[in-house]
Formats: sequence, C-alpha cells, structure tokens
Amino acid sequence: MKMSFRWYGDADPIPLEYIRQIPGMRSIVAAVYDVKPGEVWPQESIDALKKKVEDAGLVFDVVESIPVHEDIKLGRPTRDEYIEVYKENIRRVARAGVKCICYNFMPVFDWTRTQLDKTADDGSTSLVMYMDQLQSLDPLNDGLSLPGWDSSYQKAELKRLFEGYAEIGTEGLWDSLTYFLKAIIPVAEQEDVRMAIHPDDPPMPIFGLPRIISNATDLDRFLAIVDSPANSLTLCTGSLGSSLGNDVPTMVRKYSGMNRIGFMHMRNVKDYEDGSFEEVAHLSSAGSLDMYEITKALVETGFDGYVRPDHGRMIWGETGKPGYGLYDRALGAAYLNGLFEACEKEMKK
Ligand SMILES: [Mn+2]
Repeated sequence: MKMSFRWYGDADPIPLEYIRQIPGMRSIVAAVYDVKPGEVWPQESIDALKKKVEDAGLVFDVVESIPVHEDIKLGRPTRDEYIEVYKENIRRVARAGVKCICYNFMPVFDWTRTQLDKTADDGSTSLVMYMDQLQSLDPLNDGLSLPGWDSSYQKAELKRLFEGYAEIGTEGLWDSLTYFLKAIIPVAEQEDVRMAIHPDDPPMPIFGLPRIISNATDLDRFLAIVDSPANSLTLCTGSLGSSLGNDVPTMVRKYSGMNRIGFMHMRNVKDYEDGSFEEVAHLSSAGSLDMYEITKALVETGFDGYVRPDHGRMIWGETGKPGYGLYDRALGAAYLNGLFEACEKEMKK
C-alpha cells in the first residue's frame, strides 16, 4: 500500500511541507488545474508540479483527475479529437513518472451534495446529501444552486447536455465508455499507467442523468470491456458506500483479488434508509462502513496500489476547500496506517 494525499496545487491553502509531516505519507495526488477538459496539459506545468512535489520530499505518481470531455461521454463526432488529446495527456504524465490516473464517467456533474458545511453534534462540519433537499431541486429551472457543481455552465448549454444524455440513455453511455476504453487502455498499457475509474458519487441517477458505475454489476461489466490491469478501479468506499445495497468490504475483496483496483479512496459515511447520507470521520464507529474489514480485504489480497484518506470533516476551526482540509484527513491517514499495520502483522502470524 502506498499512502497518498490529494493536493490542489498552488491554490491549496495546505503547504506540501505539512503534508510531508503526516506519518507514513508518500505520494501526492494532483492535477494540472489551469487547463480545461479536452485540452493538452503543458509539459512545463506537469514538470513544475513534479518538481514542487519532489522538492518537498514527496512523490508525484498519481493524477486525479484527467477529466473526460462531455463529447466523449455523449459519443459526439468530435470525440475522436478529444480522445487523441486524452491519449497525449496519458503519455505526458507517464513521462513525468505518473503510475495511476483517476477519472470518472459521470455525465455533466461530478459529485453531488445538498450541503457542504452541515454541523454535527461535536461542532465539526461535513458534506451531506439529504434526499428531501435534493428532490426539491431542479437544476434546469432553479439555476445552479447545488454546491460542488461547475457553475460555468450556461443554462442553454446545460439544457443541451441534458437533452443529449436523454437521447443516448444508459446503454448509449455504456457504448461511449466502451469506445473510450478501447482507445485509451492500449496507450495506458504502453506507458505502464493504470487508468482507475471513480464510481458515481452518489451511486444513483441524479436528475434523470444516466449513471453507470454504481454497483457490483456495473463494475463487473466495466472491467470486462477491456480485461487488463491497466483498466482498473478507483474504489471509493464513501461513494459506493452511500448506497445501502453495496457491500463494500465484499467488493474490495473481490476486485482487489482480481488485481483490478489501482487506487483506494477511503472514507466513511453514515447512511439513512431513504438514501440520504452524511460524511463522517474515517473511524468505523463513526459511520456505516466497517473500515477494518475493508483494510483486511486489501491486505489479505496483497493490495499494493495507492490509498488516500478521502474527504475529511472540517475540525479545529480550519477553513478551506470543503472535504479537503488538512486536520481530519491527516487523522484519517493515521487511522488507516494503524489499520494496515495491524492487518499486516496479523497476516504474518
Ligand atoms: Mn472518492
């Protein structure tokens, strides 16, 4: 297991020097942030990022993420040129030493929450999604009031995208993903990089847009499209775990046993019967997921990929990017390191 930490570049209020001081920290998970989806990443920007990370005594070998242009997901005629750009970005980051690339195939919006700063009993704040809040929202008519969404979309453009996805539907999105994977995975193989798809967050259709990476059936279908270790998963315990139907420890054991997990996002969520959930501390007792069973499944299947503590709460008065503060993610890393050490020693007995 290689412990890693997401960093948002120079705009991130957390200095790399602080990240380095988290016990056991090895890798930085980052991206070139000043380039739009569908554009080539300047090699100078990649190299500058690498240098900064290495100067701080850390390793830059995971990218999160290289975004997939909507035309690729919609299967539009222009997709071929965007796929060529994507391949070039794989080659460029590989040249800088990157071994794993996280991406997702969610239409229009990445993760969705209804509130980013819900206060818990202990005064900490975290991201939550409450179904009653979600159901009362209509992104096409209310304006883009949901947190975490790309507010740069104009209303007309958004409407066009929604219509495009309604037209192709779920099977059309699978076709687009198949076309994309068959084009890029051979490049990833050549470059010795693992592509690692992030599951839908949350794992359910949002506002009628199709979602296809939400459960074990989807993951099986995804992995069969190109049967290669380069076609792998970012297994995000919190994303998959926000659906009560997903048995996360069993999924981890299965896909790690198949050597198809490139990257682990580890966090805990507290789930409710109606599909609502709250992000909580990483500890098993704080939420619905058994983080010990998840770690044990990784250790027993010989997982040697990347792990990062996923979203944390905001604690100790910290302000910053919701989910990406220093303190709670550092506590998460320390907790996960403890679980790994215990499981590894237990296995050696
Ligand atoms: Mn995640």
